[in-house]
Amino acid sequence: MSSGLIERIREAVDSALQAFQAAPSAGALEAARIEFLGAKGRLAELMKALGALPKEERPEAGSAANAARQAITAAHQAAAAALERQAGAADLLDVTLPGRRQPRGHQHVVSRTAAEICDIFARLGFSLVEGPEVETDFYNFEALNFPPDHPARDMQDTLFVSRELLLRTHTSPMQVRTMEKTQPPVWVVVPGKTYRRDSDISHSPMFHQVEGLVVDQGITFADLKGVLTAFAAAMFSPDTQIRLRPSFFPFTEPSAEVDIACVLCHGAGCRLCKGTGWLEILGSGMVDPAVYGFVGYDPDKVSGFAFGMGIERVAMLKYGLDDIRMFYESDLRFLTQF
Ligand code: 2U9
Repeated sequence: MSSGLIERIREAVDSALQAFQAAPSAGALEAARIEFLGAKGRLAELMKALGALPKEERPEAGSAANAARQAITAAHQAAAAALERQAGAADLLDVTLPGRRQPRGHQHVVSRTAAEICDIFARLGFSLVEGPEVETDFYNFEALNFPPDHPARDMQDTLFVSRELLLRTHTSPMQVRTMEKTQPPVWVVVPGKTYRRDSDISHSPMFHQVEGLVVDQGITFADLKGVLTAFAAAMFSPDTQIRLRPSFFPFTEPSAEVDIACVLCHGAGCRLCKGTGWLEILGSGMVDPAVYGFVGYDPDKVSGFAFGMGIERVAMLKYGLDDIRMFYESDLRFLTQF
């Protein structure tokens, strides 16, 4: 009777050792541990059978069962340690693996459009200047001939940093700074971020402008028209028509809004141009002589023209987009199209 039980104990030890060694994972090893060492496992069953043996047979079978528990427990520990070592090795870097390809980024469509615009003016002889986004009332408003009670000077329209400082509402302060430092001839374009308290489908509180300024002896409205016609042809298509409509800005007199023939219907009238055949792309004008007074230029000796455009607006017209907010939502499905 006891020899039969001892034989079963030996078989249990053999099966447990095999099962532990073959366990491919921590989960499988745990299942094997429960099968052999668990409260209702094979070893527990054998211990119960031990109790049914005649008294004189128990010591031999008992010590066989104890030795079996020790052997099975040790085998389980060895198998668990081996699995852990394997998992550690898998964490090590395999230097023979090929590298993972990182997705490559590219220039943002607004930066690209700004670069295209500035390139065109560079080819026409303009230099590029850049300057601070935090400005004073003098450079942003006063020197540009804004009257003291102009609505743009209000907190409703302009983002103030402090009582004295504000976020520039256009890049024009930099043209003032340029004129303060240099004598005519001045041919500059100024790209950069600008800020206004405005937000909807066509306005963003932060947007980008490129502005231009030419001051020299004998500059006329014909020069303005020639430069902007050349710009429209280079930016859109070589035969792009432009038209000028009278407008008003504190810093230019006379002033004109510039339209291009609709990029979709070429003047016939469509949904994009709201049936007019024209799309507004920029503002312009002859520099108001009052501005020269702030920078020490003599308005009897020099004259000039200036223009300004929103880069997002130009990009929206060029690529047929209808919501300015798409530029700033960081949605790669949108951004990777350009
Ligand atoms: C100086 C003198 C004159 C810059 C100009 C405009 C007309 C203009 C708008 C276009 C769309 C701003 O982004 S927008 O909202 N700009 O219409 N800007 S003339 O005139 C200057 C600048 C500096 C010293």
